[in-house]
Amino acid sequence: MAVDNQKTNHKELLKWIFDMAKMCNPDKIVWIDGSEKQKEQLKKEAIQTGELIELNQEKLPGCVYHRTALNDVARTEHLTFICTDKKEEAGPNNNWMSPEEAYKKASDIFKDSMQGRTMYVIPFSMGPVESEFSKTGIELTDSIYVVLNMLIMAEVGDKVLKFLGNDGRFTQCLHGKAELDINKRLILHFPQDNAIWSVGSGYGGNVLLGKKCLSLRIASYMGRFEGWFAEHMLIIGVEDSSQKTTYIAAAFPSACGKTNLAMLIPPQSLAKKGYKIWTVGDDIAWMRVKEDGSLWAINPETGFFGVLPGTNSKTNYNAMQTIKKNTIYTNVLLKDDKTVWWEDGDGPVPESGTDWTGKPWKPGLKDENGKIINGANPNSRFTAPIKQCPSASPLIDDPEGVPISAIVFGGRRASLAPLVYQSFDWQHGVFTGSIMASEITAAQYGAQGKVRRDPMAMLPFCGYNMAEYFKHWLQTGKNIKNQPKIFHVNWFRTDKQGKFIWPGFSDNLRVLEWIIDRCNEKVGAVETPIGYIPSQADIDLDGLDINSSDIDELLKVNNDEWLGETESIKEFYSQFGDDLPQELNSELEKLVKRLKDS
Ligand code: GTP
Ligand code: SPV
Ligand code: MN
Repeated sequence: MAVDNQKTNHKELLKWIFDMAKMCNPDKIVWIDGSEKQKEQLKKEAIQTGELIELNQEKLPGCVYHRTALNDVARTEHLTFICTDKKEEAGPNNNWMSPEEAYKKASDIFKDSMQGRTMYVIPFSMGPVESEFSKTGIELTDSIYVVLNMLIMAEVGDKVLKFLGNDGRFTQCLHGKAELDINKRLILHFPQDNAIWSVGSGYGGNVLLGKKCLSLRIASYMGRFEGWFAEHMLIIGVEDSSQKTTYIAAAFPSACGKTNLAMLIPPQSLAKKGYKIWTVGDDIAWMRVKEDGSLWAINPETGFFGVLPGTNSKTNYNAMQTIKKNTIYTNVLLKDDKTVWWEDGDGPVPESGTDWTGKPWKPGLKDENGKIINGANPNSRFTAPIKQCPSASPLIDDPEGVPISAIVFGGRRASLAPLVYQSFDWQHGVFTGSIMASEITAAQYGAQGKVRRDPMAMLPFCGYNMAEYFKHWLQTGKNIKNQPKIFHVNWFRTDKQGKFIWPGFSDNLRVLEWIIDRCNEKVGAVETPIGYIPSQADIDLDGLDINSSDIDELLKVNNDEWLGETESIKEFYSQFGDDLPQELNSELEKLVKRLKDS
């Protein structure tokens, strides 16, 4: 198979493409140039083959619909591996395979898997092209769906190749659908080779290799050696009435509210005070310390790959505006008029349609066990350009990024974790991030609802031993003169009936206001064994229909429950053995003492 060498003189790149094509054996190779014309052609082709369905172009201009295979609807963490020379480098937090075994196993699946198909070459940049902070990747894929998603999620095409020149560094990203068989699916990362191989899947996080694979797993590995952070964090700017914008980076596990928080609309009482929200990113933050001694962040993505169920004009108006055009809808309900719907979306429940599996659907339809059949998969998603978001920050393209004043960690916990608390200092903040826990959601394959520890929301995404990752956090903190303050939030505490106590969504700004005021030393706090919490009077509850005993409940720190938690933290820490930084053990001991003493 000849590789078109008119495109680039990058010998290493051409040789790699040649080698991969030799293995996968596609009928042809097509370079993605980033043009509208090529994008439209590919879309047409995918509509003809049925890979995509064209949606109602009057109501949803530029939008298409895609269904994945039935067993390919979320990231498969058990099939995701870090392939380093030594197992210890991957740590107890990762599945590990030796590079030799991994390349061999995947080669067997890739072999001739692109026969009768086209291999697309996608040059992409995470972060603005030519920014010192960006990383270049080349993804090879046999999926037009992947190409069209990448065109939204990253800077793609000739401009990236030009920037790469004859010898620029790039991450090798190979993706193939193969048979879309879960038993022949592998998501492999080779941080020491700067390479990713993904085979047997067609679902988002498994196949849009610039996203979780490069921008978190590979990038976290790079950041450790290069002195920066690659994090599973949204970035939001909160502008106040004096036109000062405070930037916050927040890490919540998958499907725990990043996209929603990143583009929230202030509730009336806070809008009146002059607050405005600017969205910088909803999933990934790359952060580094600059000469001014502050921590600066960019969002390396140019699009959102967001959860649809639960998204409506009330919960997330900005998202609903963003996805009106040029959007790829995956695994939602297809209505008879070729528009789309999902559970807890806008408008009345449609009387009929075709569900995400392709079967006729009606409300109330039940399966053989009497369970209601959803129209949309719980992890159905939209892919849309950030620039279409009404709250998109004017700084989304700024290669320097934005300065971060607060870091917020958070999980989905029905009990224990209060609505918000602030850590005592950076080291205690790293401890707070390291003990995060959250209920498993539909964003990953596995037991839903079970609480698991997910430090910094990075458990599935840290490309190396997490004990070393904690050290990197502790160490890098020492280089930050203007350290961001570190907080923890929980929007998901429930009452005895299992209902969320906190209204969430827009009203989360009430909590962010306290956080920002703490950063600016404008408000006090109450000291508890786990950190500082607000007094009820310091959270603006104007216009909220919630009684003060509920707020008490939300802010409660139960020492006995927390002592139980420290046992589980000890157990979690023990898997890291002597690698765990002693600072964290000492924070744990201090927490136990404070809980017993107060
Ligand atoms: P990933 O894209 O998987 O990383 O998820 P995410 O963290 O961006 O989560 P997202 O904002 O998409 O929210 C996931 C689900 O949580 C959606 O169904 C939301 O409606 C719901 N959700 C988000 N914020 C809140 C909140 O403040 N309160 C409650 N109760 N639900 C929320
Ligand atoms: C997540 O699961 O955290 C996501 C979606 O943001 S995916 O791209 O599939 O990882
Ligand atoms: Mn995510």
